[in-house]
Amino acid sequence: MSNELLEFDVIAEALIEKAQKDGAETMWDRKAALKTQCGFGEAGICCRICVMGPCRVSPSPDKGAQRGICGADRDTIVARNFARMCCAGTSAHSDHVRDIVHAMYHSSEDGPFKIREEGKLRKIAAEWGIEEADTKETYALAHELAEMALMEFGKPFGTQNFLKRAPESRQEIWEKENIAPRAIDQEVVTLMHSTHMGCASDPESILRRSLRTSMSDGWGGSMIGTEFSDIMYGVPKERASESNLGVIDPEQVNIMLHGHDPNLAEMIAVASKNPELIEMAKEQGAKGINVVGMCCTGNEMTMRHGIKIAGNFYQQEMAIITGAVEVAVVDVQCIFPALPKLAKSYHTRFISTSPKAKIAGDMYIEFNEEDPLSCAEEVIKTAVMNFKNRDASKVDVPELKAETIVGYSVETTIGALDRVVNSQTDVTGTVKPLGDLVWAGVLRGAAGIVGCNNPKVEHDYAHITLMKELIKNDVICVVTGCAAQAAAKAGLLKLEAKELCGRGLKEACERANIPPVLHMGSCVDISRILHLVTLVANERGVDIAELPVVGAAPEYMSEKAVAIASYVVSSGLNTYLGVMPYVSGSENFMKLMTEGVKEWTGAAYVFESDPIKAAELIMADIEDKRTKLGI
Ligand code: CUV
Ligand code: SF4
Repeated sequence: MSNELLEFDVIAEALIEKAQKDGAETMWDRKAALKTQCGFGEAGICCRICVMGPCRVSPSPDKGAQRGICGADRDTIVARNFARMCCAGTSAHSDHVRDIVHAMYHSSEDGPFKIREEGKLRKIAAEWGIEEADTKETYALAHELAEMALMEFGKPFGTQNFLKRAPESRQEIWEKENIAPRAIDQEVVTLMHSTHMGCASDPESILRRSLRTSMSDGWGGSMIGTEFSDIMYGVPKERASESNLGVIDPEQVNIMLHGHDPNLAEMIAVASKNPELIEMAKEQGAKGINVVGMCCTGNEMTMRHGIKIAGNFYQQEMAIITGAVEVAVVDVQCIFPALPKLAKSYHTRFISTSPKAKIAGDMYIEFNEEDPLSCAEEVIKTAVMNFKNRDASKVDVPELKAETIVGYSVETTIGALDRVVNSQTDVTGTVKPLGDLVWAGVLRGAAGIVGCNNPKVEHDYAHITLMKELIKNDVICVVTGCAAQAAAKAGLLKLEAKELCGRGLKEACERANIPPVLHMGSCVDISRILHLVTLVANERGVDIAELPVVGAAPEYMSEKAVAIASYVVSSGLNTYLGVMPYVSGSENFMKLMTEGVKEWTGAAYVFESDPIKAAELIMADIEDKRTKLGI
């Protein structure tokens, strides 16, 4: 397995070399061209919130400018910059979720958006207090629930509905510390206001408000996104898939789906099965139509359809460099603006589809929720008709791909856990077996490992190293986002990976017939992790902060990840970040993040770039939690 990882790095090198030969530019060329990145920006002490600036203050209290023109000091400047990252991250997740809810609002028996999981629809509707949730007509109920969800973005009173899932102790903490999130849009707007020139300057207050805004993502937008996508597109189930660039098939028309919103991806999946379009592909000399996923849209599609994963964040350019991608179609988030230009070095057509993320440089076919299939069909036709334009001399698809098992929604995970109990005598359908395994010490604990790639660290190395260290120590890993795809490529999402585990985890994997690293989906699906952890806490009658569970984002880069870290800390889980956010310029703010916040939420941010050291810290953390629980 470790060989695969090594070979995989060889692929990266080979493709970067190919890019040079093809005259194509990659992120590494651009990183080199930037030379040294800005030290003030990196430390978070450059303020350009008003036009008297930009003001860059000194990181040192002993020399240089101590304050911006308005008098803001480094603590205020760092805090405000951090807060605005939380705002943007929360906005990205939640606004993409708003589109999912809109799709559900437009769902109908005979339209393209349907309700596939009526049981889940009724369950969530009842959870949210809709009357007669078990008897109302399906689509009437779906529309009512969608309208209620839209109110979660803008309701004038009250807090997020899903907070009630959490243990009471946690809900009390959120109330007491004033971090229970109200309407999502309100939380973002009010924090943007707070961080406007001449508003909040108290770093503690700004951090607290950042947590509350981020909470409206984790327990609001993201959780709605996960649950509603399941209702419309199906609850993910265990299924086999494959991952890495080798899933691109030179004999077929290849369509690379990249972005986040399942609405577009689902429609492309449907349209790609249209026999007329497949026939058209054959007429063009291809064997068929091959849809492959990249980043979170790839996660959504592999979880629900087994669509193969071409790669994670840092491979988006490499997929095009293979020369065998007919169309790269994208919606929102994590898409390099470099792609259209890169595509021009090959025959690839780049198509953006979202008015929120119109990307200049090639095609734009707008995705419209009222007529979603026409966009999807046009994308596929474009790909099919582009097949003949391929330059055979530029096609070079690396052969490597790994087998992968995906699909561990909360429901599916609980189903898998039932395999470890005696169905005649024990309760089934709950997280009790998981709690039992942890309490018995068979599993020492669990880690949610999530987030992106970042060229500041060797791609996938931190993800894989951390996961391997933890499973070796009997810590089960649940993964999402690009971390999940790193695990997939390294062969950690297959049953055989149990050989890399400690004795306890290995035994648990054998009994439940699961891999030691569980793919739980996309970034918004971190809400699945929150939900699972919450169920365990409730089942054991403890607070989330008492559980031997941690969060980690070893290679993150996005503002979304900053919001995620903040809601995970707010939920009571220590969160290990492998890349420094832009806060090192304020010792006081760093102290608040790594210590102060512990007093409010029972958890903190931990900064550690070395994954081996991070694993050691996590093990000590987990063992400490166990001791305190007396287990
Ligand atoms: Ni939403 S946010 S690079 S695709 S995990 Fe991947 Fe995940 Fe980060 Fe983006
Ligand atoms: Fe400078 Fe203050 Fe304006 Fe920031 S808000 S740019 S520190 S004057």
